[in-house]
Order: sequence, then C-alpha cells, then structure tokens
Amino acid sequence: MVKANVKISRDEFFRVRGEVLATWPTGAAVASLDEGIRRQQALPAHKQFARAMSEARRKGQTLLQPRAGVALVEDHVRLLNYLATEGEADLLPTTIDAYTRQNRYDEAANGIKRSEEAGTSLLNGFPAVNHGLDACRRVVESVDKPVQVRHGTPDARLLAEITLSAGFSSYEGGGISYNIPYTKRVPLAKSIRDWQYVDRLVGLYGEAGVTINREPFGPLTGTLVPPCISHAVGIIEGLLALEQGVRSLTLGYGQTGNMMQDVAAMISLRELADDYFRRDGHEDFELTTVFHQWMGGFPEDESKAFAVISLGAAVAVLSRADKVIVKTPHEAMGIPTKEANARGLRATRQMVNMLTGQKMGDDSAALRREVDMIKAEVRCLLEKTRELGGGDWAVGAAAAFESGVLDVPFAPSIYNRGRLLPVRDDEGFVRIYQPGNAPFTPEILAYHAARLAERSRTEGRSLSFQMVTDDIYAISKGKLIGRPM
Ligand code: 8ZB
Repeated sequence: MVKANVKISRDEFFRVRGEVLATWPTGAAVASLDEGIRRQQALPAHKQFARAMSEARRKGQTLLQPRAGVALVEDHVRLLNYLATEGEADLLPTTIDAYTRQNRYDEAANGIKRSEEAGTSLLNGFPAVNHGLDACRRVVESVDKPVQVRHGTPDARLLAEITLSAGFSSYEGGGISYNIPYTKRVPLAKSIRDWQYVDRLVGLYGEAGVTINREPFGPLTGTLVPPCISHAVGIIEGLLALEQGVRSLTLGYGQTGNMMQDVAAMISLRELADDYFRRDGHEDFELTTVFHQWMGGFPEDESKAFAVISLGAAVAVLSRADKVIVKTPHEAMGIPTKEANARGLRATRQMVNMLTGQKMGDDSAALRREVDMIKAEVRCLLEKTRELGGGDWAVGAAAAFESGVLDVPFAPSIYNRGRLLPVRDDEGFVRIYQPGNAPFTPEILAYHAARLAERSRTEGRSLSFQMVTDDIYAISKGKLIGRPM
C-alpha cells in the first residue's frame, strides 16, 4: 500500500520548492526561506495569529474576524484598518481573488490594471501573488492586528510562500476543504499533496521557532452540511497538517441555525479532534475552534440579515468558539462595502460582549444526546476512512471520496459522489435524508429517519427532494425550516 500521509523530506521539499517559485515571476523574491523566518520572528506578539488564538482560548473569549479583500494595495490597507477601527475586528483577513485561487495570474494582472484605470476594485479579493512580497509586507506592516490569508485555492503553494514570507501569520484551507467545495476537476490526491507542501512549509517555519496558525475550511459548501461530515473532513485535514509539523490548528464549523445542534457540534468537534490527534501520537499541538455565522443564502432585507448575523454571534459565544467569522448585511447582494462589513462586526461585537461568560444548557440531556450522536456518526466515517487507507489518512481520504464514504452535499467536484442528501427535521436540525454510501450504523440511520418522520407528519407531506430545496432557500425567505405555505 502507498504511504501518503508522511512528512515530506527536506530534500523533496526544496526540490519541489524550486518549481513552485518558478511558476510566476514574483516567486523569485521569496527564494530565501531564512528571510521569511526573520520577518516572522520580528512580528510583535500582538500581531501573531497563533498567539491571539491561544490567548482567546485561555481567557474564554470569542475573537471577531471579517472577510475582506480588494484589488489594490493601498485600498486594501485602508479597508483592513477601517475594519479594525470602525469594525472593532480582533483579527484581520486578506481574502484572495478568484483568479489567484485558480492560479490564473495573467488574468489577475489584467484585473489589477483595470482596477487602477477604474479607480475601484474590479477583483473579488486581493491578488497577493501578483502584488508580490513587498506589497504583502506593506499590508502586514500597515495594520496592527494579526492577519490571515483566506481564499479557496486547491494549489496554494506559491500563495503560501509569498504571504508567509511577508509576515501573514495564519493560513486558511486544506487539501479537501479547498478542493471539493471549490473546484470541479482537481483530483483529490493532487490537492492533498499540494496542501501537504503548504503544511510542510508551516512546519519549517515551526522548526525555526515560528508558530503559524492553520485553519482548515470548516463549512465546506455551506449548504445544509451535517456536522459529522465537516467534522470528519476537518479532523482528517488536521491529522495531515500535524504530520507535516503544524502546531497551531483551528478547526471550523458552519452554523446550521438549530441552536442545540450548533452547540453540540462545537463541543463534539473539540472533543473528537483532540481524541483523534492524540490517538495518532500527536501531543505537541494547540487546538482552537472557529464558528462561522450562517454560510447559506441570506435574506436581502438588512434588518433580517442582522438577525441571522446576531443569532450566529450568540451561538458562537454559547458554544465557546475561540473565533467567529462574521457575515455582513450585504451577504445576499455580493461583496460588502467596508461600511456594511463594519456593521456586521459591530452587531456581532454587541452580542459577544453581552453573552461572554454566560452559560446555558451545558448539562441538558438533549444536548448530550446530540453530542454523542455526532461523535458516533463521525467515528463511522473516520474508522471506514482509516480502514480504506490501510491506516494512512491521505490514501484513505481519496478512497473515501471515491467510494462515497465521505460525501459533501452540493459540492461541484466530480471527485465527490454527491449522493448523500441532508434535510431539516421538525426542529430544524440538519439530518441525513439519504446517506448514499456513507457507512452509518443502522441505529444512527434509524434515529435520523425517526426525526424526519416527525417533520413529515407535521407538514402532511412525505420526504422529497422538494423538501431539501425548500430548506436551502428557507433562511433567505425568512424562516429556518422550508415548510410549505
Ligand atoms: C466561502 C466564503 C464566502 C463568503 C465573502 C462572501 C461570502 C468573498 C470577499 C468576501 C468581503 C471579499 N467574501 N470575497 N467578503 N470581501 N473580497 O466570503 O461574501 O460571505
């Protein structure tokens, strides 16, 4: 059996590195890894992402982070500073544009040129590779908070080399979570390999004493994803990252909207991940969590959007997330203005400040049942994945997607089976309607079926794909559950 979840050797890494840096002219400037390491070592403590996450965890705080990125450097710096001051953000992002995510740097260059001519951003994010090392340094040096790269890139090796060398101290993504939900035809074995490179790079910074935070993308398609599926993917990506030397890991989860399911999901995510990491022999890591405010369709009405945002803020705190990713009242329309972005942050800030320290329902039997149910589901998925890989998580992950053992609902990738269907139950929990090839036990499937039968009775209609689509649009139309009428 091939072994794939193995730490990349230095020789192999530096051989591939030469090829990676040659894929675009701006790669040459980061040839010296030592210079990048020195810049990271010179970052003041309050701009180190891993440190901020670990302090939030220690103090029981939930940090606020927006998404933001525009085409031009000075505009981007102004945007980030506005979100820190007017938006009271604790952590800053740099959201990368869609061309860069697809390694289409020629088109990104054209977008930059046209944005300069237009005097406004004509890209949907910051094209960090085209701007190169010095511009990325300028971004990090012009703000006073930790900055993370947020994107959606299956091959993110050059982007990582440039941004980490510039002083960005956290990097989002993973070989599964930035492939399956984002692209159609990138083979999983390829994206997993390319993300092992990114994790190995982070590991090399680590060997020099620099801790860079890594965050697998938890919400996947953001469309009725059952917690067990995103947990399984996040834990696999965590295991792959730890193998390459990553030490600061933040695992994520996207809000479903049922408060008990969301709290149970965050509790089970922490406990399961810790368990799986230790069982594989990892001890030297720091695990933190991130809660994503609702990632599905939003209401157009801004007042209604604020209610969705605020519910997410409340559940983030009650589930003791170390960080919350904040939505904006422009979500239904597209990329937000900086003002709208700051409004989403301030609504979240008020809620977080009011709820921090409060506890609710931790000892409820119903909550515990949901925690145990999610754990049992994740174990079904992960144990089968481990078995398919003969103990190797990278081989197992590719085989699990190929056979539909792991199946992400509504993903565009041809390497995802797309046979598993979720739907909400009568209380709005996201349940498994059709499991496809996911290896759940008969008891688990019976539990889901029984909860769904309650909804069928309430609505006087049988389960169908119509019910699934009704659920997909429900929140944008003002409700949680897509009931008829
Ligand atoms: C998977 C993430 C989707 C979310 C937001 C979308 C959506 C994407 C930007 C951005 C501010 C950007 N998003 N690009 N928000 N600035 N450049 O990510 O609106 O909420």
